[in-house]
Amino acid sequence: MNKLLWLVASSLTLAGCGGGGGGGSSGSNAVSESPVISVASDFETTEYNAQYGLGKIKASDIYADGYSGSGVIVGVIDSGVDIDHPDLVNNIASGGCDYVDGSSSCSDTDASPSSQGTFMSHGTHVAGIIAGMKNNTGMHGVAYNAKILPLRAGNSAGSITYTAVDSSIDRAISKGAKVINASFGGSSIPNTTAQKWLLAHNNDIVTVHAAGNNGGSNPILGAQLPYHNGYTALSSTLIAVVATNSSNTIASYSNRCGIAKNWCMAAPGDNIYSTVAVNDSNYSGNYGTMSGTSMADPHVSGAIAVLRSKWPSKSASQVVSILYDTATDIGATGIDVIYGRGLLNLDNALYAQGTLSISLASGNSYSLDGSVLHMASNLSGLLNNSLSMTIFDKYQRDYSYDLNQIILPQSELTLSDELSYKNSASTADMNGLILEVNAADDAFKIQTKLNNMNVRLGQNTNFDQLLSSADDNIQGLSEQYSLSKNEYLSSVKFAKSIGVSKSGVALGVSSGYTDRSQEHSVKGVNLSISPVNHKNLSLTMQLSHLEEEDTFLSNYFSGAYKTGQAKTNIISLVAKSKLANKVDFIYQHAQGVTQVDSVQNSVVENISSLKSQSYSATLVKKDSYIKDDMIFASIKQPLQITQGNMTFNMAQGLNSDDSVIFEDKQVSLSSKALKNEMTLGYSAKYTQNGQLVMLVNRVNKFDAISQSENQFMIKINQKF
Ligand SMILES: [Ca+2]
Ligand SMILES: [Ca+2]
Ligand SMILES: [Ca+2]
Repeated sequence: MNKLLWLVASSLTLAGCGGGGGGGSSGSNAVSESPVISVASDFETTEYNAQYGLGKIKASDIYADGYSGSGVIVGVIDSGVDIDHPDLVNNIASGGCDYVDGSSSCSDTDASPSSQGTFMSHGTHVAGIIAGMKNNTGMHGVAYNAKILPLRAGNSAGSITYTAVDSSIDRAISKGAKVINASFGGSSIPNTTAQKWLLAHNNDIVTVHAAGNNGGSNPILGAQLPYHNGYTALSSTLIAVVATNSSNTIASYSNRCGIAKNWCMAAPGDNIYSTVAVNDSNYSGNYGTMSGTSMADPHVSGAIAVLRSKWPSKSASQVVSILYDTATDIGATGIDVIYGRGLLNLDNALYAQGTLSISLASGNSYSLDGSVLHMASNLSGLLNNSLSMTIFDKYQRDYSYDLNQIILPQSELTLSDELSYKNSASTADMNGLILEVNAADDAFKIQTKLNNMNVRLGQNTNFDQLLSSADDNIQGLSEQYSLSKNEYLSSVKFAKSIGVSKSGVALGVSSGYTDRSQEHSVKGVNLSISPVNHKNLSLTMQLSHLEEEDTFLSNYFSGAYKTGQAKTNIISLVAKSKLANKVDFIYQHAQGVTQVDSVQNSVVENISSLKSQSYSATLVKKDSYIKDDMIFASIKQPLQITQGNMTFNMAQGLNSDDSVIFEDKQVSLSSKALKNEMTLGYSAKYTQNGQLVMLVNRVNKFDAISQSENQFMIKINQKF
């Protein structure tokens, strides 16, 4: 028989040692758990606050998430547990055993402490810290819905028998315990017992060992076992626990983590209030206060029970890693020889750790960070869908994520952006060769006549601008004020283009990019025919074809959402009619059909044929006050997808065997009439080189949040 002390501090010592403090919770990713019905403060009851350790390890958050150890059995190898204690009675598992009063084959199944002694209540106190009932009485345990398997291996005088410990470990394995609490130890361990701890490890059990109360720089042997040859495997499932006080500082009597720092952590152990044996004459009432690493240890055991109830498919070593990863770093920065991994933090353990990933049915995965829906304004219909998917952290724990969180609206050119661009260009006419240069953007346009055919070349221009002619009022308005431009063609930006026109027929080809950073290429071809070109009515029809490399209608989906080539056929009509002297009405309508290829290894399984359109109506009055001035009013519907949907094949939770559930989810991309824009303006050339522009612009949005934006602008352009 080995004579060992239970690891309860003999006297209450308020730690006076310095250091500690600092730290703060580690920067976990801000992905929250699935929506919770209750909030943490609901669980911070009088009963919760009666045991200050619960607050120190931030237990209330995981309770609010719905987990408190249900279904998990915790083996408590100790001096017995008062199994009839009113605050424990409902949380005692069947199958406990008394190896002190009974035989190794468990002839005595009542593991209650049988006689008075200094350590009569030790095991009952430990059991209360783990799984004291939540019943508005006294206090409650960290895992108040877990079950205690009481395994009595020591007596009330403080003697423990290692053969009883061995039988207890065997029994904990056979009864399905997921964690074993070992608030005992000494300077030697029989080889048979050390082998039993390995057996527990091989049976996917977390074993939690008190560091000891010698105030030393290393834990006692049981807690430092992984340090020794033949037992290194234990470092992934064996946790050594040092005791902190109510100031989160190491208790003076607590051994430090020392050589065990990599599998060691801190938990409150000083002055802990918990259940005591009802018949223990050392205490009046059913509760009492004890200090020691024996009391710190069950905080960690309870925490393991809660995590294993939340993620039952995770292995012992995974759950231990989660606790290590999410502990609050106290003391010296990082893993240190006093606090090891840091202070137990159950709240933090809830949060996703490491790189978050999106799983694909193909088995591939992408990082969440690299997977974004860069959305052009024409896709605003996507915002009307609410869709959540399951993403995974480094432990393959599942978290719910809303699709709207990965939609990133692309920055759009504002009206004032466009005006400032247009107005910084300078034009020169050299014997019929017209050169327009915008030095700021390294852009130029050349226009000339060859054999009665207009020829235009452009670099870094928008396709629609190349196709326009300077003497055309319609296109002039388009260029100057974006009022009736073809929005499909203007998506070809920073383009190299060539266009020829003769007798009302124009043909242009262009190669450019859909984005400002010139990463996503697009090619376009356009045929314009003007069958009617009278003084009072002109009609122009355009047939265009666009091919985008990895975007569709300028929408770029990256990473897990990537899409393939998109081909769009567009038909547009521009009608200009003279309503009265110097008053013109211009109507523009463009309609497109887009086919988007899907690619392998993408969450986007399919995109249906997409219909889109834009239109505008503009009224222009010229020469109202001075020659060549213009008053204009316009209403337009910017390019919008009006019909179509997208099918995502996305993760929707886990099966009980940890395999990912995939489901097809279809979302509508239609955003018909979600936005319109009204513009009222006046422009006048007050000198040959000077121009005044006044604009009032109003954008109405009718999506999830109805809102309007107003813009008022006065601009004076003076060329020298
Ligand atoms: Ca008994
Ligand atoms: Ca209680
Ligand atoms: Ca530290």
